[in-house]
Amino acid sequence: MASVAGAVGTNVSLPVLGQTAQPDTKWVKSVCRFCGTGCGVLLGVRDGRLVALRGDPKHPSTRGLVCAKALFLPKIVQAEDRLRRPMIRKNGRLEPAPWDEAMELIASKFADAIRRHGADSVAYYGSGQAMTEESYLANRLFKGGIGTNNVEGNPRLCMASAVGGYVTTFGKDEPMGSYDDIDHARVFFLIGSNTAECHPVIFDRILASRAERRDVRVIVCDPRKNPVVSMADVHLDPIPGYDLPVFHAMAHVIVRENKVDREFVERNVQFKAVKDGEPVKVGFDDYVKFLDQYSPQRAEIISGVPAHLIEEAARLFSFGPTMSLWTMGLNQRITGVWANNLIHNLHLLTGNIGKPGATPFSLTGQPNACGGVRDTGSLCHILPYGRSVKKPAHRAEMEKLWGARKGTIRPKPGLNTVEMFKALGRDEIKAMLVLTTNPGHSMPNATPHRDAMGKSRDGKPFVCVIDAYPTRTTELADVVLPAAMWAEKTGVFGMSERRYQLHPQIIDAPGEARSDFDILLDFAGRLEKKGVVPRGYIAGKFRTTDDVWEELREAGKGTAYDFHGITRERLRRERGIRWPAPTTDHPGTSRRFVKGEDPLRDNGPYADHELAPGETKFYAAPDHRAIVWLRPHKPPAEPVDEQYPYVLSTGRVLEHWHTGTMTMKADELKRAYPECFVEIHPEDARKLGIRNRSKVRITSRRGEAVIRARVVNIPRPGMVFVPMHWDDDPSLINRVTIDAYDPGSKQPEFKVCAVRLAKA
Ligand SMILES: Nc1nc2c(c(=O)[nH]1)N[C@H]1C(S)=C(S)[C@@H](COP(=O)(O)OP(=O)(O)OC[C@H]3O[C@@H](n4cnc5c(=O)[nH]c(N)nc54)[C@H](O)[C@@H]3O)O[C@H]1N2
Ligand SMILES: Nc1nc2c(c(=O)[nH]1)N[C@H]1C(S)=C(S)[C@@H](COP(=O)(O)OP(=O)(O)OC[C@H]3O[C@@H](n4cnc5c(=O)[nH]c(N)nc54)[C@H](O)[C@@H]3O)O[C@H]1N2
Ligand code: SF4
Ligand SMILES: [Mo]
Repeated sequence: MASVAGAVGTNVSLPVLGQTAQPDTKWVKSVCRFCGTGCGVLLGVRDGRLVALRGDPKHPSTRGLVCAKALFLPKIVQAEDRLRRPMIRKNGRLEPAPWDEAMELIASKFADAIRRHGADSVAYYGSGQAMTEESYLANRLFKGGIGTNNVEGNPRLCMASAVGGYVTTFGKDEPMGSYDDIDHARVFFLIGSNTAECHPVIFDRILASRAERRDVRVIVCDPRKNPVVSMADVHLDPIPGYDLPVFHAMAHVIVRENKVDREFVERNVQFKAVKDGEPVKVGFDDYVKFLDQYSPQRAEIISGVPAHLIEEAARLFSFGPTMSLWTMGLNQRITGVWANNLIHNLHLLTGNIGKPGATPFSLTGQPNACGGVRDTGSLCHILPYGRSVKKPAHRAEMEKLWGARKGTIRPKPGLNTVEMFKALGRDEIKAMLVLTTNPGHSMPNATPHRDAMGKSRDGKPFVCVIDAYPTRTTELADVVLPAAMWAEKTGVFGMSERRYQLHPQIIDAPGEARSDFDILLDFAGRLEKKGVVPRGYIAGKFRTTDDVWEELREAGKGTAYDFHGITRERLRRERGIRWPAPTTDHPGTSRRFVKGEDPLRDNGPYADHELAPGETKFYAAPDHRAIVWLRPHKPPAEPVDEQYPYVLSTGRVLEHWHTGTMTMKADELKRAYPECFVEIHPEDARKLGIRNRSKVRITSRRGEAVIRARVVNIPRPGMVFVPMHWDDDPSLINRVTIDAYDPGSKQPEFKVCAVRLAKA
């Protein structure tokens, strides 16, 4: 087994694909469809087929780099087993059917449910991999047309805690910094992020930045020695789920050693705690007293991280400029939002924010979780561009823009992802549309949620799945629709650094596959005809995704996301633009909240000319002050005990993408890891009599998996790690994981549950 960590340069792509660019190969610019790094790519097209891919050296932030997954995209997209025809389940089996029959069936099932059981009996489950226009259209249809807030998607499993962190600390979602900061940071703090394998091109930029300047230091906080640890100056390895005290202890040291940026704190920060369920203002002194509980020594007892390493990390952190980068190791926890708050706390205390290289930067998992789902408000509690379903003014604004009947948007949030699948299991959701995601594989505690979808076989709840390949979800569906993907359709992706980029249609979809956008338009039209959505609410308003983009620009206008200046024409011409960009002549924003950089800061509704250029004001936060939260340590939902003495953590490897439906199509990627594996520390393996490559039974309170051992000194003792990519039943690790979720963000705790291990 081998892993190729890191990125490969522009020129490597063609030899890897074994292709030479023929003189008649046309190169078209696009964007990689995998991770949230958002790499700019050039696609080689010949005779209507994709023949090669390479990094675009002209891309301003990814600079010609791409990683292994991207290189195989042409092969993946043009794989033999693409879905080509709609299928309807008849007598228990999926059988090909004409589009009209399939669409009519879906529309009548939805219309029926809405009429008989009300709007909240239907649901949409979407994705951070759908195009912005697609997520927006689905959101518009369900919330403003049908009148239900049951709109969710896989970003709930992924980014919800990061959203919660940004919103509670700064008042609005999305990072304020950008990849530009990588070139200026002197300290990198990587927390629960396997950047080398999951955001390889960002990792490569960090390596390049470090190579250029000798004084760069790296702190890693991760219970595994994943590949990023190889460049760490300090490695903090907490017991999974127990790192909050480590962040507090870092703050403790920062206060104790007078490393607080007093002036910054006095001007820009307030302190809050939660008492009796309500947030209350407290003073700096209260915060200092709170931190007394979290001395490095006490943190060592709780987290297992040596106190002297915490002290060293705190000193490095305050040295700055510091850029923190984190992903699922923080977010996928029942304390995900709090953990995010605590990283922000460290930046606020030391004034490591708003200056070049100083920023708390949440890395986004999927290519369009930011632009497509977070920004367009396509989750059950929010509305486009920072609006909330709970606020009457926000509902009214969206109803007006959408041309919806007054009062259609419900004031109560819909069901969050886990609750939505539970409601499906109880037959409370009668019809569900699943698009660009594979929940039959990716949901935590998958067995009951799979059963809920599979019950559709008895004709109970009705489930329609739109995908490009057969999956562990399509096998459960009543109707499967074949989707056009990526280079087969046009749309916008918005990646980690607020950059909106267009990817154009370049080739035709196989067989009868249609774009999700086209399918959604068709679906909406049929619901209108059946009288459960007002006539003309969507039908006739949009022909192409370009048309939807015009409405999106209006929806963002005047908000803290203002991208009115990002026209379709600019997107075609430029290599993506970072919002805010309120006017067509605005070049886009590298650092938000900073005077002289953020246009909303200078001229918009948030203008405030008291500040000197370069100064920060958190205009979206209450009283324009970011909040340092006093968040106590809380153990994971399922701590280990005598019966289940090991911690199971799950995640990813470089070569594969989530449920493997795409990356498993390339033999070259498959060969890197021919089968699933469970990492076990040598000490634990010895105790259990488990040898390298022997099969291990992993059992939790919910289910079991049988997976081959990889005995390596990578996870902490007491912890095992399984990647999520394999879909065969003995390896499907989500039968073992837990669906407990963060009470704030509703994001499940994929990263921690208790298991028993035995030789199989
Ligand atoms: N190759 C590849 N790249 C991808 C993806 C993919 O499927 N494959 N998916 C994309 C998506 S959607 C996402 S969300 C990202 C995920 O990107 P990452 O979050 O970087 O990847 P993971 O492997 O899920 O988890 C990262 C790390 O969290 C650590 N961790 C576990 N528990 C804890 C804890 O309690 N505290 C701390 N501090 N760390 C902990 C794990 O040890 C692991 O090394 O990757 C994106 N990029
Ligand atoms: N155990 C464990 N489970 C996890 C995680 C973990 O760390 N551990 N991480 C969670 C996270 S962060 C995430 S983001 C989720 C991801 O979970 P999923 O979203 O379920 O996983 P993907 O494999 O990305 O699913 C995308 C699906 O869309 C299909 N597809 C691709 N392009 C198109 C298109 O254009 N249109 C349509 N209709 N379909 C298309 C693909 O074939 C694939 O089936 O997994 C979550 N589950
Ligand atoms: S780093 Fe992410 S966006 Fe870039 S090429 Fe790799 S998978 Fe694609
Ligand atoms: Mo994700």
